Amino acid sequence: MKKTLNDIQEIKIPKISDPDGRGNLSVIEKEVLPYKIERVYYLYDVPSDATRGGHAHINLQQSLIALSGSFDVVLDDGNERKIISLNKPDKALFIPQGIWRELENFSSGAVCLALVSEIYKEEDYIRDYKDFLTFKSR
Ligand code: T46
Repeated sequence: MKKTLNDIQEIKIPKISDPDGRGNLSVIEKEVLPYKIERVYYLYDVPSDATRGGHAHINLQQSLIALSGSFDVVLDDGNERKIISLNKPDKALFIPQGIWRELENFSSGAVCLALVSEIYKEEDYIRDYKDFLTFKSR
Protein backbone atom coordinates (compact mmCIF):
# COMPACT_ATOMS: atom_id res chain seq x y z
CA MET A 1 0.00 0.00 0.00
CA LYS A 2 1.50 3.36 -1.08
CA LYS A 3 2.02 5.78 1.78
CA THR A 4 0.36 9.20 1.76
CA LEU A 5 0.55 12.32 3.89
CA ASN A 6 -2.12 10.70 6.12
CA ASP A 7 0.48 8.15 7.25
CA ILE A 8 2.74 10.84 8.70
CA GLN A 9 2.45 11.11 12.47
CA GLU A 10 3.34 13.81 14.96
CA ILE A 11 4.29 11.82 18.04
CA LYS A 12 4.40 13.23 21.56
CA ILE A 13 7.51 11.96 23.33
CA PRO A 14 7.04 11.31 27.05
CA LYS A 15 8.47 14.21 29.07
CA ILE A 16 9.49 13.99 32.71
CA SER A 17 9.52 17.48 34.24
CA ASP A 18 11.71 17.65 37.30
CA PRO A 19 9.75 18.53 40.46
CA ASP A 20 12.79 20.39 41.86
CA GLY A 21 13.15 22.69 38.84
CA ARG A 22 16.04 20.78 37.20
CA GLY A 23 14.43 20.95 33.75
CA ASN A 24 13.00 18.20 31.58
CA LEU A 25 13.96 14.71 30.50
CA SER A 26 12.39 13.00 27.49
CA VAL A 27 12.73 9.30 26.81
CA ILE A 28 12.04 7.12 23.77
CA GLU A 29 11.59 3.45 24.58
CA LYS A 30 9.30 0.52 23.86
CA GLU A 31 6.47 1.47 21.48
CA VAL A 32 6.89 5.28 21.35
CA LEU A 33 7.96 4.91 17.68
CA PRO A 34 6.29 2.41 15.29
CA TYR A 35 9.59 0.66 14.31
CA LYS A 36 12.89 -0.49 15.79
CA ILE A 37 15.71 2.09 15.67
CA GLU A 38 18.72 0.80 13.69
CA ARG A 39 20.60 4.09 13.18
CA VAL A 40 20.83 7.60 14.61
CA TYR A 41 22.22 10.66 12.86
CA TYR A 42 21.88 14.39 13.39
CA LEU A 43 22.09 17.58 11.38
CA TYR A 44 23.59 20.73 12.88
CA ASP A 45 25.33 23.99 11.86
CA VAL A 46 22.92 24.12 8.89
CA PRO A 47 22.92 27.62 7.28
CA SER A 48 19.47 29.27 7.31
CA ASP A 49 19.37 29.35 3.48
CA ALA A 50 20.35 25.67 3.06
CA THR A 51 18.00 22.78 2.23
CA ARG A 52 18.62 19.24 3.47
CA GLY A 53 16.80 16.16 2.19
CA GLY A 54 15.30 16.53 -1.26
CA HIS A 55 14.62 12.83 -1.68
CA ALA A 56 12.38 9.95 -0.65
CA HIS A 57 13.16 6.48 0.67
CA ILE A 58 11.96 3.16 -0.69
CA ASN A 59 11.93 1.25 2.63
CA LEU A 60 13.37 3.49 5.30
CA GLN A 61 11.15 4.96 8.00
CA GLN A 62 12.39 7.67 10.30
CA SER A 63 11.44 10.18 12.94
CA LEU A 64 12.85 13.70 13.15
CA ILE A 65 13.12 15.72 16.35
CA ALA A 66 14.20 19.35 16.76
CA LEU A 67 16.48 18.80 19.74
CA SER A 68 17.29 22.49 19.65
CA GLY A 69 16.03 25.44 17.60
CA SER A 70 13.59 24.99 14.74
CA PHE A 71 13.24 24.02 11.08
CA ASP A 72 10.50 23.25 8.56
CA VAL A 73 9.88 19.87 6.96
CA VAL A 74 8.21 19.92 3.53
CA LEU A 75 6.43 16.60 2.94
CA ASP A 76 5.12 15.37 -0.41
CA ASP A 77 3.37 12.12 -1.30
CA GLY A 78 3.26 12.80 -5.04
CA ASN A 79 -0.28 14.20 -4.83
CA GLU A 80 -0.04 16.92 -2.24
CA ARG A 81 2.47 18.78 -0.09
CA LYS A 82 2.41 20.07 3.44
CA ILE A 83 4.86 21.77 5.76
CA ILE A 84 5.35 20.84 9.39
CA SER A 85 7.49 23.05 11.61
CA LEU A 86 9.47 21.34 14.34
CA ASN A 87 10.60 23.34 17.36
CA LYS A 88 10.05 21.12 20.41
CA PRO A 89 12.39 18.41 21.75
CA ASP A 90 9.40 16.37 22.96
CA LYS A 91 7.77 16.05 19.52
CA ALA A 92 8.83 13.54 16.86
CA LEU A 93 7.74 13.69 13.23
CA PHE A 94 7.34 10.13 11.93
CA ILE A 95 7.87 9.88 8.15
CA PRO A 96 7.07 6.50 6.60
CA GLN A 97 8.70 5.13 3.47
CA GLY A 98 7.74 6.62 0.09
CA ILE A 99 7.39 10.25 1.17
CA TRP A 100 9.48 13.04 -0.39
CA ARG A 101 10.99 15.39 2.24
CA GLU A 102 12.89 18.67 2.25
CA LEU A 103 14.17 20.38 5.38
CA GLU A 104 14.58 24.16 5.32
CA ASN A 105 14.48 27.39 7.36
CA PHE A 106 16.90 26.11 9.99
CA SER A 107 17.18 28.54 12.88
CA SER A 108 20.55 29.41 14.34
CA GLY A 109 21.72 26.57 16.58
CA ALA A 110 19.08 24.11 15.29
CA VAL A 111 19.84 20.42 15.78
CA CYS A 112 17.77 17.81 13.92
CA LEU A 113 17.94 14.31 15.39
CA ALA A 114 16.91 11.44 13.09
CA LEU A 115 15.95 8.02 14.47
CA VAL A 116 16.00 5.60 11.58
CA SER A 117 14.67 2.09 10.87
CA GLU A 118 17.49 0.97 8.53
CA ILE A 119 21.24 1.17 8.21
CA TYR A 120 22.53 3.62 5.55
CA LYS A 121 22.02 2.34 1.99
CA GLU A 122 22.28 4.71 -0.97
CA GLU A 123 20.12 2.26 -3.03
CA ASP A 124 17.19 3.11 -0.75
CA TYR A 125 17.20 6.77 -1.87
CA ILE A 126 15.11 8.29 -4.67
CA ARG A 127 16.93 11.57 -5.24
CA ASP A 128 15.24 12.69 -8.46
CA TYR A 129 11.71 14.13 -8.12
CA LYS A 130 10.59 12.77 -11.51
CA ASP A 131 11.75 9.29 -10.49
CA PHE A 132 9.77 9.73 -7.27
CA LEU A 133 6.57 10.52 -9.20
CA THR A 134 7.16 7.45 -11.40
CA PHE A 135 7.73 5.33 -8.26
CA LYS A 136 4.46 6.61 -6.74
CA SER A 137 2.46 5.97 -9.91
CA ARG A 138 3.52 2.31 -10.22
C1 T46 B 1 16.86 12.38 5.34
C2 T46 B 1 17.27 13.76 5.72
C3 T46 B 1 16.38 14.40 6.72
C4 T46 B 1 26.18 8.62 5.37
O1 T46 B 1 27.30 8.21 5.01
N1 T46 B 1 25.51 7.98 6.37
C5 T46 B 1 24.29 8.38 6.81
O2 T46 B 1 23.72 7.76 7.73
C6 T46 B 1 23.70 9.53 6.19
C7 T46 B 1 22.32 10.01 6.66
C8 T46 B 1 24.37 10.16 5.20
N2 T46 B 1 25.60 9.72 4.81
C9 T46 B 1 26.32 10.45 3.76
C10 T46 B 1 25.69 10.41 2.37
C11 T46 B 1 26.13 11.73 1.77
O3 T46 B 1 27.42 11.58 1.21
O4 T46 B 1 26.36 11.82 4.15
C12 T46 B 1 26.26 12.65 2.99
C13 T46 B 1 25.09 13.61 3.14
O5 T46 B 1 23.87 12.85 3.08
P1 T46 B 1 22.52 13.45 2.45
O6 T46 B 1 22.83 14.30 1.29
O7 T46 B 1 21.59 12.30 2.25
O8 T46 B 1 22.03 14.37 3.67
P2 T46 B 1 20.62 15.07 3.83
O9 T46 B 1 20.70 15.91 5.07
O10 T46 B 1 20.20 15.75 2.60
O11 T46 B 1 19.59 13.86 4.09
C14 T46 B 1 19.60 13.23 5.35
C15 T46 B 1 19.29 11.74 5.20
O12 T46 B 1 20.19 11.18 4.25
C16 T46 B 1 17.88 11.48 4.77
O13 T46 B 1 17.56 10.12 4.99
O14 T46 B 1 15.69 12.06 5.34
O15 T46 B 1 18.63 13.85 6.18
